[in-house]
Amino acid sequence: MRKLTAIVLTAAMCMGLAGPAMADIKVAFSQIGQESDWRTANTDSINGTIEAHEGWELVYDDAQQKQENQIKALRNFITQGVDYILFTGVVSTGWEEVLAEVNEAEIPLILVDRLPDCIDDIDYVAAFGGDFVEEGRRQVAWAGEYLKSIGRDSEDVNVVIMEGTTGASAQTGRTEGNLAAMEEYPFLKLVGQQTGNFTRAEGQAVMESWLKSIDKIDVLIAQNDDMALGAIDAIKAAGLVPGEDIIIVGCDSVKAAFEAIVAGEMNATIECTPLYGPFVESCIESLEAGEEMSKEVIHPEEGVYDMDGGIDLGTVVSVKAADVIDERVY
Ligand code: GYE
Repeated sequence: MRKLTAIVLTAAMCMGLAGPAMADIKVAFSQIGQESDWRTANTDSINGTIEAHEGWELVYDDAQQKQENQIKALRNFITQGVDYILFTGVVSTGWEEVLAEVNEAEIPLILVDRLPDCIDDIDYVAAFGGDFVEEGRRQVAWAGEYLKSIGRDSEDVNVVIMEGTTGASAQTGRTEGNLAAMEEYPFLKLVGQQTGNFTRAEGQAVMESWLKSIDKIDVLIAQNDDMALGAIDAIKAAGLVPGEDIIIVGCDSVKAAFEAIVAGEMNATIECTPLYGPFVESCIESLEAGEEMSKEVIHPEEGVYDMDGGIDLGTVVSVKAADVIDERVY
């Protein structure tokens, strides 16, 4: 009898130790902030996937666009002893030290979205992100090819480039792609280049000031859709017709941009997917199963959407936004 009690007690203790608390995997996510529709969709996708996964616990931090907040959050994750860290950096520099600390703590690091410059000097288990240089190239190539298709390549076309948060890889990459593509279309003349910080409010303010200081603007390249949508408000307020007087090319392909395109107020948007939840989920599942992931950065396949479709950008042909708007969930 005494023996049986001992066995039952030992079993209960083991169950207690190996019960749900121990089985839980803590997945921590250091998010940049909430600057855009893209970011909201990204947070919802990642957090929603982790929260819905049995046995996984989400530890989330919103850094409100501040690098120092992200550094604090990462150190906090280390102290808490989380099992995985998902990281996207508000800017691309200045992460060596804290990511080395993550490595020392031997917490598997998964890079998502904006990748740090020190990527080759740190240890990470997987990396997912948009091809920002290609997205920037597509933006300008869309404008160039579209203008050619309507015979406007024989005139000087004035272009303004509204950039994202300075120093973010999404800004440096898209700017590199924007400027490289400008060389391919000599009729495009750069007349303005400024950051709108990836927000609707700053997009509106920057456009307002450009409309006052620049005589003629023919094309707006906005490095995200939120800034394009803010600029549309400024263009309307100035008595001009967005999408006609000024051709507008955004980036991200959020639903609000599709709606603006269908309404004729915006011309095109280059896709950059925020839906990383499923990528992260299958990555962690594979790692838990003992598999190794490739170090190669995985770029999801992305499209280009516009008013009529059929603009050939070499690597992709645009699709008419009206045909796919109903499928867009964010
Ligand atoms: O394009 C923009 C967001 O890093 C790809 O950040 C992301 C960018 C996205 O604020 O809307």
